[in-house]
Amino acid sequence: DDLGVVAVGFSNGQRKSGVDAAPMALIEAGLLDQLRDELDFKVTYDGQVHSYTDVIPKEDPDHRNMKMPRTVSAVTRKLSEQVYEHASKGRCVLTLGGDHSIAIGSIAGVAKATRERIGREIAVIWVDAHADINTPETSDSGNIHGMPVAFLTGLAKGDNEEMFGWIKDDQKISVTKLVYIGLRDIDIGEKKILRENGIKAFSMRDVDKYGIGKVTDMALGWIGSDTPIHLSFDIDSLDPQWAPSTGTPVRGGLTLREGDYIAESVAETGNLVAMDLVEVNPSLEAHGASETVRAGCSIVRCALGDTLL
Ligand code: DIR
Ligand code: MN
Ligand code: MN
Ligand code: MN
Repeated sequence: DDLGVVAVGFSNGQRKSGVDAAPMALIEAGLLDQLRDELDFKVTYDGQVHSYTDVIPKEDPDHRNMKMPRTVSAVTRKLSEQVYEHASKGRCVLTLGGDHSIAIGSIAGVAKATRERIGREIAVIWVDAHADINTPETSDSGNIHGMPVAFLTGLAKGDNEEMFGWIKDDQKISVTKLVYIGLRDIDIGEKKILRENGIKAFSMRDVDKYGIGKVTDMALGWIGSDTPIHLSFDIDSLDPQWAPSTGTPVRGGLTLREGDYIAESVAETGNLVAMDLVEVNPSLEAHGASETVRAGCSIVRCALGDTLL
């Protein structure tokens, strides 16, 4: 199987430095070697951690309450082109972040390539403690890593080419093909957006009530078999016990085994077309960094078909 890998050292979708070092940490932990040697992938990787400094503007004042809007827009636009290149050649695409704003680029690229290649809309499984569906207007923080789903679904509109207006309809996803797992820290404005748009979401309460097996079945059932899947995995979906080194940890999360289970189940469908692994920040909770990196590697291996037996 062919796998395209894009490493994105980007942290300006939020305000803590260090998340840009995650791709190198994951790769140094042996992730790509494992995918090649143990899972037999033909890996296409340019050997670089991209920070796309060439497209980053010198000045980037706040706009509509967004922090670094031109920077995030330009970087995700570049990333979308790179991911599109891989996906349009039929490769499964692994994007290593970086903060979760980078999913604007990875999903835009995969959505467009999948429409062109097989005439299908992708489904997105968003595994996260947070819904990341704030619009600039509902966001308290102004951090764009809390907004990617709003821009990708068209619930938030770009202003112009320089501020997310580059995202065209063929790069967007449908709210009906979006499903969340792991939610437990949702802003008030986000709850309203989820409710008003009938967006399918499984919170930690659902995991408590039904167990991870049933929740994963229901999530996959919602998007339907035979639908291409983009898995966007925020490491903060895991409990801080398993993944302490992340910018916005929230207690009461998934165990590592539950995270792996979701990833294994997506792999089992045979429909995975792309995945993101984001928000690993090795500089936070330094003693837990290697654990967090190992958890990230495990999730990726599981999603790409590693099995226990
Ligand atoms: C919060 C936190 N909802 C925000 N979001 C985070 O800033 O919009 N996403 N941490 O991962
Ligand atoms: Mn997130
Ligand atoms: Mn999160
Ligand atoms: Mn919050």
